[in-house]
Amino acid sequence: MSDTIAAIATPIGEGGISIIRCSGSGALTVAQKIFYTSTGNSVNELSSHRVHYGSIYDPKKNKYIDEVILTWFKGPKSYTGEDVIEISAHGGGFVSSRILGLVLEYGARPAEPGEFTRRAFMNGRIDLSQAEAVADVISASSDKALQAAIMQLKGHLSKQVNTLYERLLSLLSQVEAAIDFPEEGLDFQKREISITELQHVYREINTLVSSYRQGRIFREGASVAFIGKPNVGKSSLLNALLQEDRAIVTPHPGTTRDTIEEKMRIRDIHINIIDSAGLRNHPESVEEEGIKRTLVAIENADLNLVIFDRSQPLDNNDDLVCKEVRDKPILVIINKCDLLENWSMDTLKKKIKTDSPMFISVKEQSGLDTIIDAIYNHIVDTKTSSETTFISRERHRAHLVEALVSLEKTIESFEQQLSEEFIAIDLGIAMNHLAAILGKSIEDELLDQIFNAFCIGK
Ligand SMILES: Nc1nc2c(ncn2[C@@H]2O[C@H](COP(=O)(O)OP(=O)(O)OP(=O)(O)O)[C@@H](O)[C@H]2O)c(=O)[nH]1
Ligand SMILES: [Mg+2]
Repeated sequence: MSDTIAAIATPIGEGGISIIRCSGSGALTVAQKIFYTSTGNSVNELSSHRVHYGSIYDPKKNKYIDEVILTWFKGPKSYTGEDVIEISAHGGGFVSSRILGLVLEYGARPAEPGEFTRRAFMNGRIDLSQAEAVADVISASSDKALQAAIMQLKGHLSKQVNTLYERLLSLLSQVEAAIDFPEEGLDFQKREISITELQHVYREINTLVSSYRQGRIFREGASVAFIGKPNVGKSSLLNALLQEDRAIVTPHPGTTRDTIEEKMRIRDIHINIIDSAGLRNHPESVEEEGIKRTLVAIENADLNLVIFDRSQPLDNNDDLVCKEVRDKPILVIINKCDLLENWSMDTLKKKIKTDSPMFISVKEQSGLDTIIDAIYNHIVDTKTSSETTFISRERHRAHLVEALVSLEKTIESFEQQLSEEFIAIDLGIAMNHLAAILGKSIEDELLDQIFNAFCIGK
């Protein structure tokens, strides 16, 4: 039997109401000691899964504390799977800590961050990916992030991963049977069928892995870096999009020496925009450090806006820019279109692959809306429906990738007619990775890491 935990589940500070939550075998006893209904009944006469109007009293001091609503959930049908009481009190910091103090006095101990959800997981109410989704729902700051988290909380990802696990389990049981009854073996036809099934599972896992980029962008936002040689107007564009004078702009090349990061929002997606030091050959030493950071920004960006100055000759610094962004996700932007053009698009197209460059003038504020639309279309796959399952955590991606590696080995072993023992080992490893996503057989240390990121009271 686990001990009884309690916490204030609503944010600190003053508000309309504040909720004190208590879970564990002692929850009912706590309520019996401190809660009275308006008719004087104590909690054991109250029906479960109902809200009850009454008061909190401090029995030792014989003092009335607050008028409250108490919700009583008899386990296992509760958030944690244990007996739970939730006291909705007036939302003052003092009154709620007074009530929490009483709850603690009558047998509960303060809950650790995420401990309620951890118990829900431990008691099998939700699996680990759903527990992670609880944290994601809480921290969601856009519609897309919330939608993806809710889908995961409802168990869409769990169901999919579970089905894949079951399919591998059924293959494993055939392989195990072949080990136990070698005279029957896995005949040729069965091997063929197994390979086809493994390939199907492989493809489905692969699709989930590919959904990571989009899922992560929904959850965390996307990073968009402004890249170009000095003086093309990177900082000017940053300021224009933010509609504030954030970065220093001067007519002198080499003005921005460090990367500058700012947040903006395009529709329902968070964007981290990064202005960078202009790339150029033979920089002086301070600039050199800035350029190193620019290269890191290019590497990490979900999208690079590669900017060229239409009014100045294309030179070897532009060549350097083109070289550094090769094979990276890019949008090409031609700035300073208010000035006379110095080069033709054909010249640029020989240096960089671009189907639809955008022509803008930051000075005249023209073309900026097109950039915003293009960024959005590039980072959000508008074809995905609200029913698509995304993975959005690196932990899930890493396990799925490991599962793919083991499945590849399994398929190879099948194809090379290796003995069943080899096949069973790799298949088992792949299954363990799928199981780890759901939190089956997972180590305590990892659980600490996941649940400590929660707030207290959840
Ligand atoms: N005519 C014209 N000038 C512009 C435009 N955009 C920027 N400029 C000017 O170009 C100069 C350089 O702009 P910045 O935004 O500092 O350029 P940058 O790319 O950040 O330069 P570094 O930080 O040195 O790499 C400034 O004098 C801007 O006013 C434009 O669309 N048209
Ligand atoms: Mg700049």
